[in-house]
Amino acid sequence: MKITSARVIVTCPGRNFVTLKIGTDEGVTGIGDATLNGRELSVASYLTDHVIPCLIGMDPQRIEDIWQYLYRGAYWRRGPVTMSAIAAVDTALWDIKGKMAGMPLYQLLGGRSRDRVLVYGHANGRDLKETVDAVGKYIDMGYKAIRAQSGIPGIDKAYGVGRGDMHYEPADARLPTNTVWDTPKYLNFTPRLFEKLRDTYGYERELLHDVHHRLTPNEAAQLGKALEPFRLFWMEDATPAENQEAFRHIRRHTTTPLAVGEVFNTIWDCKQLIEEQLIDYIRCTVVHAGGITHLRRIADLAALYQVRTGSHGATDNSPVCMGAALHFDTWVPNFGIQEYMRHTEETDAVFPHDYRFDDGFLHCGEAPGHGVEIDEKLAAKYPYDPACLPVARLEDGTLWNW
Ligand code: EZ4
Ligand code: CO
Repeated sequence: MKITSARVIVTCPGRNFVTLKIGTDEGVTGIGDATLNGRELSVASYLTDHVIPCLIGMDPQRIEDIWQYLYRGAYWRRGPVTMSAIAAVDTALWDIKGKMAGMPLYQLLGGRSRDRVLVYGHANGRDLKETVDAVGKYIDMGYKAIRAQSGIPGIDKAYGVGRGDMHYEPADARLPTNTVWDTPKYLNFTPRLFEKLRDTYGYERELLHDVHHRLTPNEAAQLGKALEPFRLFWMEDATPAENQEAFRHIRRHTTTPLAVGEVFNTIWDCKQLIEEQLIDYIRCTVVHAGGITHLRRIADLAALYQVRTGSHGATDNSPVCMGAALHFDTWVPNFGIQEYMRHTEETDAVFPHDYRFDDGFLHCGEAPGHGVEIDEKLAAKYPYDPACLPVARLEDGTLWNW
């Protein structure tokens, strides 16, 4: 069997997505997500200019060997661009293998470990009251786990606050939008938000919160301690994790569960965090962490230390990534939770899929492969529209972590 074609499709049905489509001499095709928010065309070029010429003529059944070829063979290892490109190839090849076998992807991985996949949705508002109301709406929709983010008094454009009824979408302008960050205001406000949420809705649902890399290790320890009475499912990205050791300090001072990893792209980014049991949930997902083949290695390492998965599932991960991730979640023994931000109707129409939401859980489908297709005619109607993620600065102008 041979790969006879591979093409990159860039489309913007409400937001930008990059998809790799691989064709074979047996007529079976597969697709993989290659979207890197705000840096889309770099992955498109990496694939078109550097990867696709190597793929033509290769045997698509040799998923592991092709992964190793693209990882070791580039000489330049790791990084979000490289690993998203490898992920796209890997996802498309698993899709092809599933279709050849006539089996859904979770069967190829080892079969079901669970009946359905617990997801968390995103509730946000411009202030405390709006956020409390938004959490109520998610409870009404059936969600068992809800991430709460709120505008903060005195902070202009806080992370996680949507505009109107739109789905939260941070990549909002051709050049990065400026936002302001103020740690004391955030630390004063956030425990009050969760106190109010627990007073209003009780302790039955899981609540989550994303700090989005804004705190120092000691500030993160303080916040984790202050949030303990409100029993969060997790506190996410409390401090930037390039320095994995930084989590020792946070861990020593709080029992609030910690989640990290949406910006990681290989097992090396999380090795120490996992081996020293500094986190509870690892957030890598298919598209940014080298595909199913590599994500499985990360999850297996994590399982040794009782670290569970909590894959990134923002809207910038396309339905192709979500479909593949749901098969992964259905199989992976040390599953924790899956993030789920609904895509717009336009996006769902471009990427027909058989996963579905029901009563707070997602179900992957039974179609062979990962169960997601791309409607190329429809995709062609939505040309690429460059959009960047914002930057954050302190009130004195210092550049901070967005
Ligand atoms: O900011 O996916 O947990 N979710 C997040 C996301 C990220 C975006 C960046 O592209 O932190 O909202
Ligand atoms: Co996050």
